[in-house]
Amino acid sequence: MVKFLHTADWQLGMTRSFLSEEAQGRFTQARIDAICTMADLAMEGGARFGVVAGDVFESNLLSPQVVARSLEAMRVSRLAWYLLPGNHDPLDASSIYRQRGFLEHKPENVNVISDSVPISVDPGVELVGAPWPNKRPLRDLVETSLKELQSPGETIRVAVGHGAVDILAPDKRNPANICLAEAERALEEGRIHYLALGDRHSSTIVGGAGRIRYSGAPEPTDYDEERPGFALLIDLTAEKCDVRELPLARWKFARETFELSGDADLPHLRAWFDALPSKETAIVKLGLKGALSIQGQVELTALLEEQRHLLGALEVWEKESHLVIRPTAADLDEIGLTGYARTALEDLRARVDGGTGSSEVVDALALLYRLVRANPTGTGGGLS
Ligand SMILES: [Mn+2]
Repeated sequence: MVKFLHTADWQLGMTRSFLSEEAQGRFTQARIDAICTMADLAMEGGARFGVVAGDVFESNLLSPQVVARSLEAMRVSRLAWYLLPGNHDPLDASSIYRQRGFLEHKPENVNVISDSVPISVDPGVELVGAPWPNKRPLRDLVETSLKELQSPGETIRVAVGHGAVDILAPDKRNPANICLAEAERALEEGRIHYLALGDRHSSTIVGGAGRIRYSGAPEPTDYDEERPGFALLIDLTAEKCDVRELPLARWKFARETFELSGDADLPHLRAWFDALPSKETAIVKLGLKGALSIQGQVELTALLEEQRHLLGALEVWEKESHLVIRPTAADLDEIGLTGYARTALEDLRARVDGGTGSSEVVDALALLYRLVRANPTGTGGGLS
């Protein structure tokens, strides 16, 4: 029997274009903090070691600070770590694992899986890894690492790989796809007892009666991930494989579309924002459709500005956004025009309502509205 931690895709040092400098710093730190959090939970649960199934680092070109802090977190965690080079951090000539910044800071409890020779990690337990030698391998590295192996007898053997399993791969012709049938065969023949995979950021059972899994990334990285934010505590024997998902994620991605049929719907949008927990670690992408008055648009702009200050990031979902501004009589009253100017504005508004008004007309009206609101020098705002 052995208990161990299965994690992957830390991608330490990852940057996201939509984060401000301040948010990026916290995002980076959260990924580093997850190392100690998961190690504590795993050791409380009896784990003897941790495998990181590839993409430990975002790339082979990282700031010395990210490398040093990551290794320091691993050192402080006290868990024995086995790091597998993946497609982001392959073991090529410029590999991060060969750089001085890594080698000089690497603590005793950190090990790099640099070939497929079985590694004895604990009495009666060994690892077999399939490290990426470069960014574009031309074969199934997992199959290659397992095919020469004999059954390990009484020893429990854990295989560690990275990449897309063929049945889930977007590109079926990629020669590096991991053949699931071959991995299943290795399990059935008792050559391995578990295959720890990385690359997919969602916690996913692939096959092998729960013995072939992706742990997913400890923190989410994008909107379309189904189940990110976990590491797996594996309790393994030849007869059974119990898995516990350890929840880790502090950041969250949320994507939402709102249909605003008028200004009266704005409170729904505010209520949605108000219900978001831990806004400072929420990354939101918003699609807005429908129609608002000029006043509604001003309120919306203020609401979004306020939320932008609170959130980790706020993005516009361009392809889901189509918001029309329809000036109302109340908007024109607010602008407070009289006489000839009022007649001209009424005419412009009618053209907008009739669908023949250009966006320039609406922009001009909205600008006028904001100017008057910003300089309320009495009714009419001095414009007539
Ligand atoms: Mn990957």
